[in-house]
Amino acid sequence: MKTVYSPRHALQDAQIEFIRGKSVPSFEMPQRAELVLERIKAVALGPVVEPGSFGLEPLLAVHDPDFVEFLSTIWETWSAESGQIDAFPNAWPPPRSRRIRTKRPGAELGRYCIDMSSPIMAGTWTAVTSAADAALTATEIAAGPERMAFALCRPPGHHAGRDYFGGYCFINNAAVAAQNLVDRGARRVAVLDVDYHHGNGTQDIFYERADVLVASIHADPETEYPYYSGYADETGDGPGEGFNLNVPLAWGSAYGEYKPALDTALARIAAHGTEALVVSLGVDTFDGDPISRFKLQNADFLSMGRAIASLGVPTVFVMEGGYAVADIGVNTVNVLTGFEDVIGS
Ligand code: OKP
Ligand code: ZN
Repeated sequence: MKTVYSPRHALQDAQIEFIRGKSVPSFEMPQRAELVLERIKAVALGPVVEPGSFGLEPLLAVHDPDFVEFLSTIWETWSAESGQIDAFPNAWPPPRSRRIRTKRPGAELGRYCIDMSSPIMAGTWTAVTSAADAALTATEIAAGPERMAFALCRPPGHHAGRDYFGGYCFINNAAVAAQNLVDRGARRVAVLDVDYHHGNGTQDIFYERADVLVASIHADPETEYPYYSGYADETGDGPGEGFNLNVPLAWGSAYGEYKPALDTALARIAAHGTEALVVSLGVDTFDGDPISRFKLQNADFLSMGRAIASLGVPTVFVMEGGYAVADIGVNTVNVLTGFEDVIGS
C-alpha cells in the first residue's frame, strides 16, 4: 500500500494543552507522524509519496467559506497584535448571542474554536493544507487500480466541522476525502471512524446527506471528549435520516466488546451499498494510550484491518489520533497490513 506523507506536518507543533485546569505538554505532536513513517519503512509497507497540490476547492466542498478564510488568515491578524505566541481564543459567543464577525483575533478564534487543545501558530495553515492534500492524493490513488492508500495526515481532522475547529483538528481530512470520492463518481460512500473519540466534525458535515454514510465507534461521550455529540440516538436528519451510526462503548472496553461494534458498523456500511470507503484511522483505542480508556492490544489492530478488508471496496485510510507514541507505528501499520493480508489473498 502506498503512503502519502508531507514533512510539512511538523509545522503544527503545539506546546501546550489544558487538562483539569493545568497546562501540560501537548499529546498531539510531530513525532507521532514521524514514528508511523518509521514503522512503514521498517516493514516496507510500500512506497512513500509526497502529496500533490489541490488548492482550496476541495476544502470549500465540505467547509464554510468564511471559516476557511478565517483559518488561512488568523495567524497574520493574531500575530500582528500578540507577536509570535500560539493563538488561543479568549471568549466564546454565548448561546442565543449573535455569532457575529468582530475586529479582534481573540474573539474571532472564539467564533470558530470549540476547545482549548488546538492552538494556531505560524505554520498551522501550511501543515493543515498539507494534510488535506495528503488525503486528496491518497483518494486519487485509491480511486485508481491500486484501490487503497494511506494518508499519513497530521494534524488530524475528524473533530473539525463545517464551520468550526478543535480537538487538535482544523480541516476535516476524512470528509475532504469522502467528498472527493463522491466528486469522482462514487454514488454511495462511507466513512468508518475507529478513533477512540467521536468524529463529531465528520458527523456534522454529512448529517443531512444520504450519499455519505458516517459510522463511528467511540468512547461514550457522557464520559469522554467531545461530550456533546456521539450518542446512539443521533441518526441523521432530513434526507440523511438513517445515514449516521454512532456506537458508543464504555470506558475499559477491550476487543471483546469492540469487535461486535465493528461488525455492526461494517454490516451497516455493506448494507449501504458502499462503493468507496474512508477510514478515520485513530489508534488511541490502544490499551497504553495516555488520554484514552479502551484496552485494545497490538494484535487487535491486525484483526481490525482484516475485518475492514472484508468489505472489498476501494479504501482510503486517513490518520487521526493515537498518542502512545512508542506503539503508534506498530498499531497503525498493523491495521494496514491486516487489510492487505486479506486483499492480497
Ligand atoms: C483528538 B482525536 C479533555 C481534553 C480533550 C482533546 C482530545 C482530542 C482528541 N480531557 N482534549 O480524536 O484523537
Ligand atoms: Zn481520538
